[in-house]
Amino acid sequence: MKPLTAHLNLPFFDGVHRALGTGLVSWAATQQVDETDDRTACREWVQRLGNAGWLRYCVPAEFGGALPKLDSRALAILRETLAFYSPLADFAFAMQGLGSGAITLAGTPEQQTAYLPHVASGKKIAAFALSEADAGSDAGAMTTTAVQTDNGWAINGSKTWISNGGIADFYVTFVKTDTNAGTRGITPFIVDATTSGLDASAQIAVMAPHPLATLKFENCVVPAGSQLGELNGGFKLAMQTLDIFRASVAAAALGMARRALAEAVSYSKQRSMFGGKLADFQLTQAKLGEMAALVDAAALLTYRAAWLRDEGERTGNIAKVTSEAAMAKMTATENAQRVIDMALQMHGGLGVKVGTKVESLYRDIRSLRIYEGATEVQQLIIGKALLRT
Ligand code: COS
Repeated sequence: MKPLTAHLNLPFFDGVHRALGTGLVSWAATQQVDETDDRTACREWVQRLGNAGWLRYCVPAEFGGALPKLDSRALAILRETLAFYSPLADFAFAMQGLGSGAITLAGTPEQQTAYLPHVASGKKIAAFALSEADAGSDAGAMTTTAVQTDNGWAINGSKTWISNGGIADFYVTFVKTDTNAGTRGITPFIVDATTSGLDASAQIAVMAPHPLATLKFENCVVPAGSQLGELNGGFKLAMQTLDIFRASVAAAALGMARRALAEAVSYSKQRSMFGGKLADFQLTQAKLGEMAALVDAAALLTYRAAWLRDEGERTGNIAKVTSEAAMAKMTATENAQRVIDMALQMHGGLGVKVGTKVESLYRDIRSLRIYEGATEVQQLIIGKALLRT
């Protein structure tokens, strides 16, 4: 199989990224985890990723991270490579970053010291709790509330589709602190999993390995010190966190698409058909050509979004990359679904046989077109931004 490092020579990347990509491929290619039980496997991946030092890319150097600041290109390389080998390993990695992203962006030094080093080592599992049953794409419509009490804040309500629900050590939970202010009335709190009044036991089974749960908050009192960022400033913080991680979802989709393409190339060369090999037919060559172009188009949009964000950080001129991240997420996830479907079709009956790599990829990719902003939300973000110019 072609090594996953050729694209690292593109000018988006520098020496740090090339070294990271090469080292990671060597490591990831040797890891075998039994993923029959996704919760056990996810814990195992967090532990391995932590022990090997890869989770250090989820937090800044000051708190045990590998690089001075969150680096979008490093996150992209990590997710793309991990997803190529194991989408669940990618998920375990990504959630440490997404779950702690708001602490990195807006936490007090005390909050950062209490959580980020443990996220980087894999000792604490992180989760990001934004969605509710009636507030998915319309995140501002959430109804879970926090009311100030003598002891801190009392949270009541429910969150759902929460990745790492039930296995996380803490949940960065976005709630309404002013119910009359729409998106300007939301504040996140760091809720430790052991907090009384939080029930994370309602697991949700989905089509591909991915620990998910619904969280119930019943008079769940958190201390005042668990408030993250400014009171009522949480919606923007959630969007800023998603600006970073949406481009990394694109990278994960890219890794899965690259894997499907690699499987298709390899299978077409060895599958005998009509006195030749599957690869001898122009129909096969045309499909492979289309798949490769879809992969490269996704790659360029993904690396552009990551590079733009890193450049903004480097120059101190944090340009908004919301549209570019949205384009990358939308294109890479949609293209990956098409590439994986074509690869599956090329495998014939084997493509739908449980245990074949393209069969699991077909299930793995589907949720990426929905979570962290569905394709339709990304279209909306890009369209709205165009109309503002
Ligand atoms: N960075 C900083 N601020 C942002 C922002 C961003 N990327 N995106 C929006 N904002 C700000 C806006 O500037 C606006 O600020 P003001 O109140 O000062 O005007 C505020 O946030 C509200 O923005 P907007 O009016 O665009 O909000 P909408 O309610 O229309 O929602 C979408 C916009 C649909 C884009 C948003 O709700 C969204 O991203 N939904 C998907 C949520 C999601 O990804 N869920 C999955 C959770 S993780 S699995």
